[in-house]
This record gives sequence, structure tokens and C-alpha cells, in this order.
Amino acid sequence: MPQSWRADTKPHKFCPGCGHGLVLKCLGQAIDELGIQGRTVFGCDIGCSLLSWDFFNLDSIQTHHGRTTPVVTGIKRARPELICIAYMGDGGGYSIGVQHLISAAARDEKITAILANNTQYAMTGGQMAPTTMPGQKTETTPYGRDPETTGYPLHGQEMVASVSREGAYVARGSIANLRQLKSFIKKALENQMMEIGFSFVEALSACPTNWRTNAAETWDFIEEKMPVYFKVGETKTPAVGQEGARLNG
Ligand SMILES: Cc1ncc(C[n+]2csc(CCOP(=O)(O)OP(=O)(O)O)c2C)c(N)n1
Ligand code: SF4
Ligand SMILES: [Mg+2]
Repeated sequence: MPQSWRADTKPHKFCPGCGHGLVLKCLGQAIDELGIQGRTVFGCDIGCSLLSWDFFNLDSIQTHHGRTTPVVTGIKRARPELICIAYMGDGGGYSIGVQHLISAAARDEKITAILANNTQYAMTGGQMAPTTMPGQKTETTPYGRDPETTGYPLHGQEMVASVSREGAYVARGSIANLRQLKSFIKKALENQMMEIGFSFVEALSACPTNWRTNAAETWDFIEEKMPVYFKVGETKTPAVGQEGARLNG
């Protein structure tokens, strides 16, 4: 268990097989390895991410749905010496709070945003989100998402990369590759520590409860189906910039 986790609040409250715990494990390990526990603030959204409000032994704040990014931005502006993290779901970051995420990236706020993409609004029962895959059945698309009437999955990570400035770090990892996901989160935090620029990591995550999948189906969705639309890799790094985008497949 990462040092920066609170042992007294474990086992955590996520469903069995949920991806949030794995993303937060990578975050905890990155905080440990960077030695920043004493000066890190953690903000979480409404959505299943709110179940992490007491997850870490860090100063933590739980915000209104979609508003984690501006709240954490405010903390960072008031206390620039702190390392400030905004944790959210795909609904919070790419739908109801998309204006905040995009604006923070465009303003080059020196914060780190981490978004768990589980292709739907999980906490409210699994409705369609901008990230829902074509043909995917949800509470509001019982016959499967039809791109003709509801569009194709939003490439949120690429959207954030396209509006962010040189010096930003933007990547997409997956719970299917925890070592890589941790390294992306670590690089994002280092970007903030070195005051280089905005940083953002999307993590492909799992929600077996609303997907109604068994273990094998869950991993198939994460490893095979999601990467068809959501390419895993670093899209923007301070060293190579946006033009040198490299996707690691
Ligand atoms: C302003 C507002 N609108 C709607 C809601 C209802 N609501 C709560 S959680 C949620 C969905 C969260 O989905 P996501 O951000 O993807 O997180 P997940 O639960 O999937 O991890 C919604 C719509 C709310 N709490 N506040
Ligand atoms: S509903 Fe889905 S996202 Fe929420 S805790 Fe359960 S498995 Fe995780
Ligand atoms: Mg979601």
C-alpha cells in the first residue's frame, strides 16, 4: 500500500474490479516516489471519484460535479508552493466540467488533472457520456450508442492537448499497464513541481458494475475495445511539444 494512502480508510469503497482504485494506487506510488506527500493537495469530483475523499493522507477537498479543476486552480494560485491535483471522471471532465478543464489547459494553470475514463456516468447508474463507445449499451442507450444520432466518442485527451501551451504534459494511460500509467502520472506531477506547465493524464478505467461484465469481458473491453478509439501514449511533452506527438500504441 502506498505510504501516502490512509490505511484506516481501507478497504476502499469502490466496487470489486473498479478501475478507480488502480488509478489512485498509481497516483499514491508516484507521490511516494517523488517525496511530495507533505505538500500535496488532492481534490476530487462528484462521481465515483468522490469515494476517494478520504483515500489519501493528504489535505483533500471534495468539490461540486465538474468543478474540481477550478477549485484546485484556486488553491494553486493562493499557495503556489503546493502540488495540486484535480481528480475526476470522464463525465465530470469531458462533459459537465469540460469548460473548466479546457480553460485551465489554455491558461496553462500549473496544476495536475487526472481523469478516469470509464466510458459513462457510473455513479448515477451508467448513462451515456461523451466517451461512450459506438454500440455500447448504457442506461440511456439500451440498444447501443448510435453515432448517427449521438456522435462518436470524444477524444478528450487530444482536445486538452490541442488547446494547451508548449510546456504542457498530456498523456493517456490505462489500468491495463500500471507501470506505464504510474510513469505518466509521475511525469505530470514533475511538470508541476518544475513549474513547467499544465499537466493532464487520462486513464482508461473499468466499471464492471455498470458495464455488467465479468472479469474476462472487463479486460477485453479495457485492453482491446477502448484503445480502438482512445490511443494510449504521450500526446504532448515539454521536450517534444505537440508537433512531435508520439503514440506508444
Ligand atoms: C451539477 C450536477 N449535475 C449532475 C449531477 C449528478 N451526477 C452525480 S455523479 C454524475 C456522473 C459522474 O460521472 P463521471 O464524472 O464519469 O464519474 P464516474 O462516476 O463515472 O467515475 C452525475 C451526472 C450532480 N451531482 N451535479
Ligand atoms: S459503479 Fe463503477 S466506477 Fe463506480 S465504484 Fe462501482 S465499479 Fe467503480
Ligand atoms: Mg465516468
